[in-house]
Amino acid sequence: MSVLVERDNIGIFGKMNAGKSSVMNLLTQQETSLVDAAPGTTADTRTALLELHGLGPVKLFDTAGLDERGRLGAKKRRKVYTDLKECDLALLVIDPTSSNFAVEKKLVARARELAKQLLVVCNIFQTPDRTKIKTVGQKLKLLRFCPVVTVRANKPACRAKLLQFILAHYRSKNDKLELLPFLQKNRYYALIIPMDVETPPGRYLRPQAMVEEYIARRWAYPVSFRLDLGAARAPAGDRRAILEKKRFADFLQNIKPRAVITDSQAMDILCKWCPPAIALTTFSIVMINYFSRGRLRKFADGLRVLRKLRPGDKALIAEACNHSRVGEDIGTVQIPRYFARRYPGVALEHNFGREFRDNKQLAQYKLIIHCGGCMISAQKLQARLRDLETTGVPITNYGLFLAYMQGEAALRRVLAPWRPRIARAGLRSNAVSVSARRILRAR
Ligand SMILES: Nc1nc2c(ncn2[C@@H]2O[C@H](COP(=O)(O)OP(=O)(O)OP(=O)(O)O)[C@@H](O)[C@H]2O)c(=O)[nH]1
Ligand code: SF4
Ligand SMILES: [Mg+2]
Repeated sequence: MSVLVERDNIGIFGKMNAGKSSVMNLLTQQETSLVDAAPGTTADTRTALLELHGLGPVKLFDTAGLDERGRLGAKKRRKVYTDLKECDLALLVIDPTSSNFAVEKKLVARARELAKQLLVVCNIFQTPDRTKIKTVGQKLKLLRFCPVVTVRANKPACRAKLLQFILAHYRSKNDKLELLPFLQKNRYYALIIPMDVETPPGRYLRPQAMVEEYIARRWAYPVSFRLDLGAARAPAGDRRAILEKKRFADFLQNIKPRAVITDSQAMDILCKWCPPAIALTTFSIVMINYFSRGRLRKFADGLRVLRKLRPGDKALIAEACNHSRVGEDIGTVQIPRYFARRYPGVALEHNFGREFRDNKQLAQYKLIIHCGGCMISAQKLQARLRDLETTGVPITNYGLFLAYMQGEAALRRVLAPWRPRIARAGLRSNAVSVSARRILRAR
């Protein structure tokens, strides 16, 4: 499967036994979720990837019931509301014979706050009772302007009706975003990949695989260079460093790349070895721009906080996956080393994996330093950004931070290829003050 598939997230929400899992199975046309008369059957969110005709690739979320009581019920609810943040479309499954819609009301209000699209699925268990369906709008006023469909979730014949309803009302806002907006056909692009003890055997890391596939799909030429970082960082005059530098210079001479995209941990070398006439950026920056839907500027702005950090402040290093952390790991070794030198006394904490700190916890940090985020969906990353906006905590990114540690010129350089895009977004340039066009035209 292509690593570049973008999906719309559709969440199925409602009370216990409303028929959420039945709706899930109706859409997937198989027993994806367990269906049972026992309330609370779905405990943790169940997801399914599928292609919906007319809509394209989607990810479905079958969630737990909103009305379960007790401690477990509260835990499930927290998870449901976290899922809602990631959804592009919320399907609210309602049993129209229900007399109390208090929990649905809360979900609708939250969905509105988050600007989520909402559609109502009235699940008919018995002979349709039209009077009851009509009264739903009166009992749950927030739903007055929300499109409603009636189905029998356990009847496969209802699938077409439900699908048509979704297609008729849902407008995907997931605009296609170019991974490398500066890419040109029939040009070479150099990918700098220093393989170390953290490199998994037999495959590229996701950012490398995504960039390579993207370049090839657009009729340009990706060429990888395995940089020996140990040799490159050997003391000046050391034979190993001289040979590695020459090997790199020969490589550039041979392929004459339009741009170099490097592992961000090699920025200390690349900012010196890569001639200024060649555009330079990092995988981490490519990823964060893509998964944040083009909000690179926000991450560049976050760097301004670094100057204001004081001993006793806290910063959070966030990685969206749980890869094995050995050797010169960026999050646990390299960034903390820079902090110890440049920002002594600032306490660093880590958030690894798909779950993120809640807003109360986030509020204690002066800055978040986030990896490229390639192992979570764009929707999940945007949910993180929304939480940070709510709490007023700035965020930057590994690639930008590691470039900045090499000086402002290195930072300007890695941002330069993105500048036209940032300018188009109507944002005033500050950190980003070198014209990418100038660099690219100079080639
Ligand atoms: N007659 C009838 N029964 C249905 C229909 N939809 C669901 N059911 C039944 O209602 C019960 C609950 O359905 P689920 O799909 O498991 O409901 P749920 O909302 O996922 O429930 P939880 O996971 O417990 O929150 C099951 O016994 C289903 O067979 C329907 O349209 N008609
Ligand atoms: S999620 Fe982050 S740390 Fe994990 S591979 Fe992607 S960019 Fe690297
Ligand atoms: Mg269920």
